[in-house]
Amino acid sequence: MIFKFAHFADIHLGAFRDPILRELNVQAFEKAIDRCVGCCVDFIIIAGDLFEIALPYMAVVDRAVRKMKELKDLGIPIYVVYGSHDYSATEISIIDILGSAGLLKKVVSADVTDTGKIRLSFFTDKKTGARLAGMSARKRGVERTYYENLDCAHLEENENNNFKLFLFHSTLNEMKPEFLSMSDGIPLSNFPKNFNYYAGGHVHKRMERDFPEYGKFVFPGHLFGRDYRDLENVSTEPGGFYFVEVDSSSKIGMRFEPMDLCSILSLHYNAGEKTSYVAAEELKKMIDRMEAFSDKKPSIVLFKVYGELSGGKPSDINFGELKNMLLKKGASAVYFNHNSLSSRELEQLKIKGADRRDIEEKIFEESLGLFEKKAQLKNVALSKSEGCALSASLLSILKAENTGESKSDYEIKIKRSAFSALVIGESQ
Ligand SMILES: [Mn+2]
Repeated sequence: MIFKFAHFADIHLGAFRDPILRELNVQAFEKAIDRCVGCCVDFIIIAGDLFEIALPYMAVVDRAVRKMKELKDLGIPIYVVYGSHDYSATEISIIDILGSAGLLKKVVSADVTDTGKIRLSFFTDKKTGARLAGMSARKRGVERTYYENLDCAHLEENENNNFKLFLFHSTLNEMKPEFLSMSDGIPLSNFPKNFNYYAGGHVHKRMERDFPEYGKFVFPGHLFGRDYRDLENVSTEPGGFYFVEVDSSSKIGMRFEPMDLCSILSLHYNAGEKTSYVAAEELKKMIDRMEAFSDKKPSIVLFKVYGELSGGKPSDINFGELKNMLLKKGASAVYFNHNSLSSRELEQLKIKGADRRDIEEKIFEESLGLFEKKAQLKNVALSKSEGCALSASLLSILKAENTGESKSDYEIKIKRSAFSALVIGESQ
């Protein structure tokens, strides 16, 4: 072996509303970096989506920065490209700030040639002589046009026979998993040939494949996961990253390093053709019968409740209570998914009014009656007119259209405005 590197992608620091899941995600990153240090890697590649959003929670950034500083002090560089999540068209991304601070190096440097082609430059890793070039992602695969106009000839030459790495964050059409079959990726023919290693990201599934004339394409998948679907996959196939060893003839040896920080239990319950009362009782019994969780590793419970209730509404089922029952049994985090739980009963408020505002006000007045009891319990004194005014201002905030921001940044902006209208702090 002449050198060794680690290949990460799709870490999504800051993902998850649940504080325990968010913490586990950050811990996965910290522990993975510790393992890289323990294995004496020469450099680390992060092929996009290091962060969940372009401007993540500062507490999460702080943790990541501390870890990256350790690497910097040890002289282990991190090379990155933007992912679809940590890129922002309107704001400076945290990746740019960390780049300015010298904690990581973005290996994308593009010029436009006289003929309108995109010419990428190589970066050379000082210690190993490995040459790196990369292409960042944009939202919704907009980078496709960049690939179509890529000056490949310039990237394909390799006079000095150095080890060459291409970093990218896109779906490769030739390696598209089933769950992405509807989305457009980049065809192999748009990639430059003659690289030793194509370090991919974006696809949250571990895959590796050799292509003649090109080289080895590798997607490590997500490290810990960023949502329910990822965690559900982790229950059968753990997330992680790759250690890659390169010998003097540029031959590659690879080892996948799984991150087994927690155990994941995936449960399903079909509430179809049952009343909400029966479903709630059966769910309670189901949880009652379960054995307590061991405290060796954090246990995450993923609970999918689905089907069409024959009577009652999904909101009749007290998921908060069910979650508490599981937490009492020692579960560390509980994630209920009831997106596909529906009810045959439809509740409608019948309102007639002169115009939109009139109708809105009447709906608010009527709906406020439903919340009065809750408001009394929580000691919130709000008169009917105050309640209507607050509802109207919330509605106007929630109606604000996205003016070109990313979905996540837009959500944050809306949430902040909504919380300030409600005069409460954001809890997570
Ligand atoms: Mn991702």
